[in-house]
Amino acid sequence: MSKKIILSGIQATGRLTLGNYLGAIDNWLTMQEEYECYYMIANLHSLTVRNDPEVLKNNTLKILATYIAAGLNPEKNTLFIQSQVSEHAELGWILDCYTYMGELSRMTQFKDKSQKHSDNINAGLFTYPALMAADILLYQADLVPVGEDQRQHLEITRDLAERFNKIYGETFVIPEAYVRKESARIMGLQDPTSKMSKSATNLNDVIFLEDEPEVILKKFKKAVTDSENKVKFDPENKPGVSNLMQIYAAITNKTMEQIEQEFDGKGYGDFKITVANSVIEKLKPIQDKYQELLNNKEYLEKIYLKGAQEAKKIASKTLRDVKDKIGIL
Ligand code: ATP
Ligand code: LTN
Repeated sequence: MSKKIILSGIQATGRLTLGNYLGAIDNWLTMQEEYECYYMIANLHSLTVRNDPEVLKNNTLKILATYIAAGLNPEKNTLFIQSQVSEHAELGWILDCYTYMGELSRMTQFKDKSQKHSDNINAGLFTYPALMAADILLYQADLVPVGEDQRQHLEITRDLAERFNKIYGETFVIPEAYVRKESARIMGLQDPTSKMSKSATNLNDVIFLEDEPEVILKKFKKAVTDSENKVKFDPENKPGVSNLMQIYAAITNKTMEQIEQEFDGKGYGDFKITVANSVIEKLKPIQDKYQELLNNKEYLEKIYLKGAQEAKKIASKTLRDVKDKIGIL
C-alpha cells in the first residue's frame, strides 16, 4: 500500500513563533516516518502584505533552516519553496475561477488581515485561499497538519476539490485538516484571548524561536495570569494560566491533570519558571542547529533545489490532468 500524503507550509512573513512551532512544525516531526511529506515555504502567500525584498529572501531561508533544525530530515521529506514550483501559481489562477466571491468574503483571516492592513487590501489577500488550495491539491494530499486558525481554509479547499471533481470527474483527493488538540491555538502571553501571532505589536506577547533564553524567561515571567494563584485548566475563566498549561503540555506531553497535580499548592511564580525552562530546553538544540545551517547557505540551496525538483514531478502531473480536463492546451 502506498503511503498517505501530507502537505503543509508556513508563510515567509516575519519571525517564527512558539505558536508556529507547536501548532505546525512539531506535529510534522511525528509524521515523517509514516507518511510521504511535502513541506513548503509559502513565499507567494507572503506577497499579500508588503515586504522588504531582502527580508523576504532571508526569511525564506530562515524558515527552511528552522524546518531542518527542528528535525525535519531533508532526506525523508520534500522541503521546497512555493515560488520555485510554478505549478502553484498556475493552479492557483485556475482555482480562482472556480471560487466564489461570497465564500472568500466569509474567511476570518481575510477579515482580520483587511483590518490590520487597511491601507493594502489587495486582491491577493482576498484570493489567498485559492492559492492555498492549489498548494494542497497539486500533491493529492490526504492530510494537512495546521493550527486551528487554518481550518476554515481547509474547508474551502475541500469544497473546491469537490466542486471540480463533480464537474470534471475524479481529479483531486479531498484533503483533511489535521489539528493537534494540545497545540491547536497557542495564545498570546499578554493577551491570552487572541492567538500568538508573528505580526503582534507587543513583543512580550510572543515567544520567537530565535529568542535568547533570558528573553524567554522574562517574557514568561511577565505573562498575564489571574489573581487565584491556582494552576487549573479552565480556558474560559483562566485563559492565561490555561494557555501556559497548554504550552507546557505540548512540550512535555503531560496531561492537564498531571500538570494540575504537579503544581498543586505551588504559586504562579514557580509554574511560570518551569514552563519557561521547558521551552528554553526544547528550543536550545534547535537554535544551535539553526545558526549552523544559516551559516551554510550552500547546503540550504542544495536542499531547496532538490526539493523543488521532486515537488515539480508530482505537481506537474496534477496540473496537466487539470488542464486537459478544462481545455487548456
Ligand atoms: P500571522 O500571525 O502573521 O498571520 P502566523 O503566525 O499565523 O502569521 P502562518 O504562516 O500564518 O503564521 O502560520 C503557519 C502555521 O502555524 C499554520 O499552520 C498556523 O495554523 C500555525 N500557527 C500560527 N500561529 C499559531 C498559534 N498561535 N497556535 C497554533 N498554531 C499556530
Ligand atoms: N495559509 C497558511 C500557510 C499555507 C499553508 C499552505 C498551510 C500556505 N499554503 C498549504 C498548509 C497547506 C498559514 O498558515 N497562514
